[in-house]
Amino acid sequence: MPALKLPELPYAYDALDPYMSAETLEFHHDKHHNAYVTKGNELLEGTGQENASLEEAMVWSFKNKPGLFNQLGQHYNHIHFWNVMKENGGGTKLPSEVEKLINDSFGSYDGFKDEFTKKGAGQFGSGWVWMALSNEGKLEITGLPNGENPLVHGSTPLLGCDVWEHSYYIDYRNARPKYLEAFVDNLINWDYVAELLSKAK
Ligand code: MN3
Repeated sequence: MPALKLPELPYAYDALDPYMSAETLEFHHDKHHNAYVTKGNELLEGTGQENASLEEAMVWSFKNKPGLFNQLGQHYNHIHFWNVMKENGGGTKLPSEVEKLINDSFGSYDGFKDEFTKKGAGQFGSGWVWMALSNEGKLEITGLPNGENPLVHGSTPLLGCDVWEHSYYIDYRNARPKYLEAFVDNLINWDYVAELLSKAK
């Protein structure tokens, strides 16, 4: 695989304000994500993963090289995270195919929101909360530690929220539930979720 590269944010640093400030995005993207890229490139050397895709190398490293997985997993997760947010995002008007699957899987939008925010708030320590498409075609919400994501557990990630403190501490201090509520209500790019869902089918 070509060297890992830090992607540009798909919006201005202040685009998500006040729900996620420019200061948070500057630290989170320019410092934290960049560090995963730098360290990941160091650790990739000599692993024989030169021709693998990011996804393939990540899944390989999960089983074989945990130190490398931490970096590749976080690189993959953060690329997802930047894209799954947008200005004036969130809310209850979902693309119809996503809405239907959410209703089938959680009973209602409120059922989705309740489970997603509770599992995100309840994830002990650093990690992510994910909504993923299982092999049975159902949506599942899981809290996962550190850099883990549904792909390494065999399902397709559709919506992930970073619950490491660096993602919310500047804007929300220790109030992780408030951050998760703002993420769901104001930041989710549901069109991107719909795009991932259509690719998965
Ligand atoms: Mn992060």
